Amino acid sequence: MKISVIVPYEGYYQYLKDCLESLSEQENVEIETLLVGSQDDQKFQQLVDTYKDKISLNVIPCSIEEGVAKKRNLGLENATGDYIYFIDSDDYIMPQTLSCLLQDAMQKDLDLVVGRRWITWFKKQVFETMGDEKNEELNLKDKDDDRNHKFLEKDYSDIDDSDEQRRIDLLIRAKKGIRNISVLNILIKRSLIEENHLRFNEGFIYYSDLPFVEGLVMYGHKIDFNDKTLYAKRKHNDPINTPALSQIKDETKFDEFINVYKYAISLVDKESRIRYYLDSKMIKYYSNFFAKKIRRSKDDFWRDERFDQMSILMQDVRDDLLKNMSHYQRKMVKLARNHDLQQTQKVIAKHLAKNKMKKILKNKNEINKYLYRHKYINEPIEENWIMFETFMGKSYADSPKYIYEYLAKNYPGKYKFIWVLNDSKEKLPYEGIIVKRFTKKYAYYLAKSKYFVFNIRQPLWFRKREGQIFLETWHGTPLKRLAFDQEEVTAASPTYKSQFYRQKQEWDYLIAANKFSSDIFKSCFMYTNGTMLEIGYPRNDLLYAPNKDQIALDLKKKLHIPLDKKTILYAPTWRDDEYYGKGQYKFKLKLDLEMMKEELGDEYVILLRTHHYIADALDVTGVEDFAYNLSKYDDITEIYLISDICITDYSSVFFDYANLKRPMLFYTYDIDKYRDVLRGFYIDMEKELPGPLVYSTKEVIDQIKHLDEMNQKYAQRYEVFYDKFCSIDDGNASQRAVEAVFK
Ligand code: C2G
Repeated sequence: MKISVIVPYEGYYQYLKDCLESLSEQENVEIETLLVGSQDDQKFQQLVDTYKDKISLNVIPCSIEEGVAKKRNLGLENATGDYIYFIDSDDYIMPQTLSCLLQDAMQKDLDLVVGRRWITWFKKQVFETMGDEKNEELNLKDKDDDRNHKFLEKDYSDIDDSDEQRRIDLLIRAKKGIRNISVLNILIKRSLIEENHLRFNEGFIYYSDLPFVEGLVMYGHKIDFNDKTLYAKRKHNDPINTPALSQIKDETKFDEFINVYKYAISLVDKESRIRYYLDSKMIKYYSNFFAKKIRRSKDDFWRDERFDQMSILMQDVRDDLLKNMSHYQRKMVKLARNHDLQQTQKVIAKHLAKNKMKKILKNKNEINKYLYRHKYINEPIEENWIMFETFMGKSYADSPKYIYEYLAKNYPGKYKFIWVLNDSKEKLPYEGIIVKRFTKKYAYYLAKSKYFVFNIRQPLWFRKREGQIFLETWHGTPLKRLAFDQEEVTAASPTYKSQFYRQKQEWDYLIAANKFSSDIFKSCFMYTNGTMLEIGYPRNDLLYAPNKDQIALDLKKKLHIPLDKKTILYAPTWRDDEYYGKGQYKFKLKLDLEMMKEELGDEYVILLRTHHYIADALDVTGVEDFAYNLSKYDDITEIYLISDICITDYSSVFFDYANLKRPMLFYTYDIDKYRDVLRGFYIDMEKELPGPLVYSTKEVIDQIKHLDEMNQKYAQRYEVFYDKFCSIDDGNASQRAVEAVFK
């Protein structure tokens, strides 16, 4: 038995590679692949050559600009298999997907087998290399499925015809909303399609799946599901430059959707269950989505003409399903039927206000946001207020700390300082107000301060007022690719890039520690709107302090670190694919502390320092007299001062530490994955770093035991590195920042 896999190609080469690779990994099935659409370039040709034999790939000529309906139809015309399977060229499937579907289809002689889809923005390689997180990623989607089933029970509780039920289930399972019904991850007997002359309607661009799937449901009687078969529906994570069809914002989408719906209901009786289902989904669409549009829109076309169309559609929805709808939905249908726009708008406004109120009452932060938007933002800006935030209020550190201290020392009484600190263990060294992030006070100061000095991005709901000045210090010279330079952003949703784009527009100033950074920031943040301050890092001023030895000694005493031992700092970064949840990352220590203590303990102690994203606490049981966990200590710059050697990995830590010209090692046990799968780098670590890359505890120990040799070997590279990344730093960067911004 052969499966014809139809792949319409829309021109995003990097996604296609994952897709074809996943087809080549299908186990125990015979397939032919019909790739519809081609590109006239070398990369595309290379890809075709690579997979030609592996997946018996045929390219069917068709302009890339043609719609997906036409491409799929061309695929159908050329298919010779016993079964048809559609996959989009930007998606991928798991290795057992096709064999499981086929096995079911053959064993039970089914017309259709429906697999499971989940929406993800992870590229294939990332997903595959994940550990337990893989299940979390999939489990999240399970919840959606549950909700769909509940909805199904509610709407169809009186139906016991299981065959009919299953077919409708197929449509529902296809996805939550009516607009997302899809033909993906369904194995279809080709004879079902051919005998019933099923084709995609080429007049539709966005929603041609709906009537096609409807045809499958009407004619395909033997249907089953297989939950083990996974299909990754990939969101594109740069919706600004390379949107997927579902991410395109096009006003005409709505009109097409209405036409598709009309076409779909014209294919079935009004009494049929399919019609019942389509209508109920349409009412939900009308009351939950469309309603918002007509309320907010100042555009007459949305408000009047499209309301007219909806009004006509609502006349015709089945009356018997209204009893299953909510009070609000029933009311909306009634008003639409009466063509009462004014009253409809009132009802929507009330409904939305009620929902908003519920949200506000449930979550304190929402109240604060509300106050920010509706109250505080109307009050005058205070000319001498400056707000500081580092790492989401987790620490008093980084460049904002040094800029604050410079201002407080040199301009006493001139400014009022507001620090965002969630856990204010100690008092600020100079006068200042401490507020917790996202509290009422936070919202208040966010609206009224004149200046902001932040080292990460501002909250999404912040709207810079005219007259406010935002200084973004950022938090490191970039090694890892950032934002728009990342082809795929593993650790953030597809909205990340569009949000970033909006946020960076509000940055009046951006600090770059060196020319290398300022060049990169221009591209990775698309930062061309504000002023780049290429002035060195204020946070590194301390590394040039004349009394830095005394500061180091005092700190060692304060932290109870033995004064007679030398210190090794281990400060690794976080991994995009190892997480518990948003901003909560895992970290497993890969250094054998016992071995290190054994080998180096007479001369050294080790200071451990995890990134602020890391939620796991390090365990130093048994080596307490050798390993000191400083992960909670606010300012890593102070820690640099007390460290004789630094071990790090892909963290920007090394760019700063190099200011001290002390020895560095790079413990890069997972470099291939980090560089090639997760992030990509801006520099060649092997060639440019001022110290060796090591891959095991043994190698770490060995290098430290032969420190002089290591220093000698890397001396020249260190100089070049220092010149490139540290030469602006001289202890006066805070002053330069202050003079540029606080004129
Ligand atoms: N940091 C720290 N402890 C660590 C790692 C990092 O205190 N174990 C601090 C350092 O000041 C470092 C900063 O957090 O410079 C940023 O950390 P990175 O590891 O570089 O990672 P990330 O937060 O992803 O920022 O342009 C820089 C990039 O944005 C990287």
